[in-house]
Amino acid sequence: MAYKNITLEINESVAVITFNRPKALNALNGELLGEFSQALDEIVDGGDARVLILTGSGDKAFAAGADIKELNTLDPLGARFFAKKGQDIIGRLTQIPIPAIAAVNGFALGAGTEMALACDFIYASEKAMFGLPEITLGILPGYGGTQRLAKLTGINVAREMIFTGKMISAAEAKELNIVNKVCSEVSLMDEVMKTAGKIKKMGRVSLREAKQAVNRGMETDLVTACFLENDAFSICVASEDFKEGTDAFIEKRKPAFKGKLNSQ
Ligand code: CO8
Repeated sequence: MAYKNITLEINESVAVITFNRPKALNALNGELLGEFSQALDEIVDGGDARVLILTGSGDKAFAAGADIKELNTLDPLGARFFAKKGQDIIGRLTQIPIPAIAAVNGFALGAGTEMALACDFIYASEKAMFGLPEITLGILPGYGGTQRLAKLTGINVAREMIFTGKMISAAEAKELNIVNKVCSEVSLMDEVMKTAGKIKKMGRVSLREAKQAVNRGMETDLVTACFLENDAFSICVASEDFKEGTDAFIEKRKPAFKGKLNSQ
């Protein structure tokens, strides 16, 4: 499918979605989010991709937030609808059956940070900047940022970032557990691809179930989360890849996972 505000490439089981409005620092307007949701459908329905990577076009931004010109025209009820729709679309990253990695190549502000936070983890270039500056516009983070940031940084750090709207560097974001790895600008995509390359070789069922166990488990209490983990474990054992993984260990060879979703 042809997109106007994003690009989607799928090569050797790795899907890359690039936010592509460089003149507006890849600000996430409604049309872009609609295309992003369609691209997620294309990836999930196509079934070829084992890992998804998100990044931004140009050399300046991952995404500098929701489109402020579009926000400026909202009325309160429209805002409620618009925010919920964006929350749902961005929240899909936590539900798709493959890991999502944010490759943050520049400014990730407001909705840009929120998009990255909804990924399974974040790699950033040295020049990336993170922040939730919505408070400076008289609003608050509306795409899950009030919740997802605190889960990574602890609640007081999140309060300070949300109440001041301050920007932090990639190095600070790493210290605060927002970012897993800081890379040079030129090596960012190579590093992300290296990690994606390792992940894509794993069993497809176990990846899907591990992602769901972590993500759904984080949303509930420990006892319920452990029940979810328990179900996920038994689903993995029903997969061909479980037999292959354990046979390979016993036979002292590398597993050749087929990645069939035979437990669905
Ligand atoms: N929306 C629209 N356009 C933008 C945005 C944005 N978020 N950010 C940058 N642009 C545009 C600028 O208007 C400018 O366009 P033009 O050349 O036509 O004037 C172009 O991108 C380049 O930007 P700058 O000239 O400002 O570039 P600088 O290098 O001087 O500054 C900054 C870079 C610091 C990133 C600066 O652009 C900035 O502060 N941008 C806004 C950051 C921000 O406040 N983001 C939060 C937005 S609100 C949000 O994300 C809410 C999420 C929840 C929504 C809930 C839905 C209802």
